[in-house]
Amino acid sequence: MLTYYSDDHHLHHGNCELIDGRLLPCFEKPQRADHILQRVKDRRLGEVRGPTDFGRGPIERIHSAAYLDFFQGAWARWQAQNGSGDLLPFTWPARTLRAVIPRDLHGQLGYYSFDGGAPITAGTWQAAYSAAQVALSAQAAIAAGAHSAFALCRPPGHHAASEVMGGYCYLNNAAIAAQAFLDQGHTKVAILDVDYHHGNGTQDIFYMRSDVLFASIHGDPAEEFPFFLGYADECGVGAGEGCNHNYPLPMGSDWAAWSAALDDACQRIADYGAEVLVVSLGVDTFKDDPISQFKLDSPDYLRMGQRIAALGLPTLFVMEGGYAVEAIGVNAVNVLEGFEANTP
Ligand code: SP5
Ligand code: ZN
Repeated sequence: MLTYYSDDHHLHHGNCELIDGRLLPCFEKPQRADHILQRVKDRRLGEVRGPTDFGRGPIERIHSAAYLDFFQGAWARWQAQNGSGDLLPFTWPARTLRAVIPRDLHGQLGYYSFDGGAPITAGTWQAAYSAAQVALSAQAAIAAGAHSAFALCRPPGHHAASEVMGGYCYLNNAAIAAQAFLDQGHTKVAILDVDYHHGNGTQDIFYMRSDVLFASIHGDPAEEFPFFLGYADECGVGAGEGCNHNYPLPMGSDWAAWSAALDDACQRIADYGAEVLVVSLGVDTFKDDPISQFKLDSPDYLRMGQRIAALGLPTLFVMEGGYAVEAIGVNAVNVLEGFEANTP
């Protein structure tokens, strides 16, 4: 399997995040992608290629120009104010407030975010931009005939909506790639989100549309981040009704419970008649993940890849979460190796 990767992810290294009342070093850190790349090489998964630059055009198919302009220019504005430290939001237009766009940098940052988990640093725009190009490059490889490809994206993307960053995410790499398939002539794309957290950004982007089926298996938002989306009764609206499937699972879920949800999600994807599959590949479902509560073990990721391969679809894997850094390479690449083992 081809892997696409850019060193630019190193340009994004947030300082800290608020967890359980403490400011802790960011869990979403550069060593994550470094470990995955090392495992790709150790296992000789296949060639590793740098991205092609497709420009801002395909990103603007998902994110508004206003949001991208804000994100691209935010760090320079912060520097012009002599800001020190990461740029972090602290006020959001929650219920009772108005969703106006203030003039102030932090006011705008609150408008364009939903939590304090997406710090903007000097290199965040470039890292996120390159991650989107990595996803687009892997998408292009599949469009050119490859059966599968791995986009080793960092920072991740599935919590980012059209005009909202959060949950370590800025640009929705999986959504950008899915839209590229549609823009190149496909009519039905499925996105399977196996990250431990609900892919609220991806769901929101495609919620009213029938050309993308979204299925997500995740910690029950009644008790887990992102809390405010990802419930089982969210099925899509309008043309998108029936094209959104959430599988919220209780804390402590193991492979038996998780794989039952995967079987159902795969059946939905087959019934939908998807022509191509995008997998939002988070491995924070791992038993030793420091911020998550599922119980998958490393061999389970081989099974996950095998089950996904049984769909027989051209498949683009887009890296999302996973914070047990020592195991992240084994777990992520196990999915890819399981997929290849079950591909004729
Ligand atoms: C891409 C991705 O996986 N983003 C995840 C963002 C999660 N941010 C909130 C983390 C809250 C962790 N709470 C852990 C409690 C441990 N005692
Ligand atoms: Zn996650």
